[in-house]
Formats: sequence, C-alpha cells, structure tokens
Amino acid sequence: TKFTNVIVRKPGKSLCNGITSAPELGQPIYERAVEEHDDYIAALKQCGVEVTELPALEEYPDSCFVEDPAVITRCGAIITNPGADSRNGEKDEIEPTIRQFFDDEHVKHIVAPGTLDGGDVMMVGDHFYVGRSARTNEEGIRQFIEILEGWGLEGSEVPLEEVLHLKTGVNYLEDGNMLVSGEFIEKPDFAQYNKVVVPEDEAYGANCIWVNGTVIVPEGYPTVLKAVQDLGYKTLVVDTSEYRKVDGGLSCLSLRF
Ligand code: CIR
Repeated sequence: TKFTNVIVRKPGKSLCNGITSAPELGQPIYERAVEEHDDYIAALKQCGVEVTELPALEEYPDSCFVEDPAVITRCGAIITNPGADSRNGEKDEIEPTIRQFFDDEHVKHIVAPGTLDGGDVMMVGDHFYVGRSARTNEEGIRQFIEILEGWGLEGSEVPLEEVLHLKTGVNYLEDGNMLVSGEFIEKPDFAQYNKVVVPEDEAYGANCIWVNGTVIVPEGYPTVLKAVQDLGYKTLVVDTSEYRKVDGGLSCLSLRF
C-alpha cells in the first residue's frame, strides 16, 4: 500500500454540537480544534501525501470526520449512506470531490435501506473488514461487499458490541501488525495478525493511522506510542483531544488513498 492523496475537511464552529457518547468530556473548543487540525495536516504532509482540504460545513457538525461518508479503495470509491440522520447529507457534500479523482464507473453508492459509515471499514490489503454497528446495518454490508467483489476485492462482517465504529477499537498498521483494544482482542477474525494489545486505559490510542511507513499516534497514549515504535515504525504524534470529545479520532479525520 502507498497513499498519494488525502482528503480532509476543516471543522466548523458547529463541531461543538457534534454527536457524542461522552458529554462528560465537555464540548470541543473550536480554536483549539482548528489548531489540532492544522497539526494533523502538517503530519500527513510529512508522510508524503497530497492533501486536499475542503471548507467547513456549518450545517453538518460532524462533517470534519470525512472518513464516514466515503470509502476509497485502490479500485474505486464507495459513497456511503451514513447511519446517523444528522450526518446523512454529508455524502452529497463529499461526492463532487471524490469525482475529481474517479470517473463514473469507479464511483458506487450504498443506498437505503442499507446504511454504512466508513469508520466501520478497515482495509487490510484487498480485504475489507466491515463492522456491523449502530451506524452500519446488514443490508449496507451486503451492498458494500457486492461492490467490492465486482472490483475483485473482498469483505467480511465483524459484529460490534461496544464501540461506535470498527476502527474505534482496531486498526491495521500494514506488515501484518494490528492494534487491538477491548472487544477486538479476542475476536477470531483477527487471530491471524500480529496483534498489539492496547490497554484499557489507553483504548482511544488504538485509533492510529499508517501513512506510507509512518504511523501517526494520538498524543497522550505512551504505551501505544512505545508499542508502535517497538514494531520499527517511524511515528508522528498529533493531539486530537478536542475531537475525542465528540468520539472522533485520527482515522475519522481523513480519507487516505
Ligand atoms: C459521530 O458520532 O459520527 C461523530 N461524532 C464521530 C465520528 C467518528 N468517526 C469515525 O470513527 N470514523
């Protein structure tokens, strides 16, 4: 795998009203969120990718989490049908940008009654694990796998019990290495990988991203950082604490392809 492009979207002031399962963390501070986003973009650029930065969309509080309305594979792009009502329209906002990179026959859609969030999709080479979650349903997964198979790729379903999205708790770092936390530590689906177990008190740190040999790790998760460095990866640390307040992490903030 080698990524050449990354798409991000600047957070709007409405980020403060994003969906959250952890209101006790407080609302994101907008100015700080923008700084963190700038740092994130700088880290991505250091990994040798071209970054396309889309403007903020105030009408969609969670729209900086561009990973959810689209999934991009090496064969084409899939515009999803995001499972949260307040986010569903994000799919129409991201599509024109996706079409700048892919022609008509390489852009497919998940359609109702299927729902799917890109945060539930984890790419491991040509295999895509898809979490069945509160956002992603059986029909969405069926459509998604059908599209993949049409391109000679494959997918499989992973039922989720605890976390919001699949990649909230499990992330592939390439080279057979996988960061796993919580319910994913023992899942048979991932038995074949070199699993790096993330301790419960650093669970949020399981959401790291591999970008062309470098792993970007969220700031404040020393056990995860050391484990990733011990695997031999170059690392970059980015603070995503404002996004954590609305359940967002490193992977959600970009589309990498
Ligand atoms: C949401 O609940 O949809 C946002 N507040 C967070 C989305 C995080 N995205 C991701 O894990 N891919």
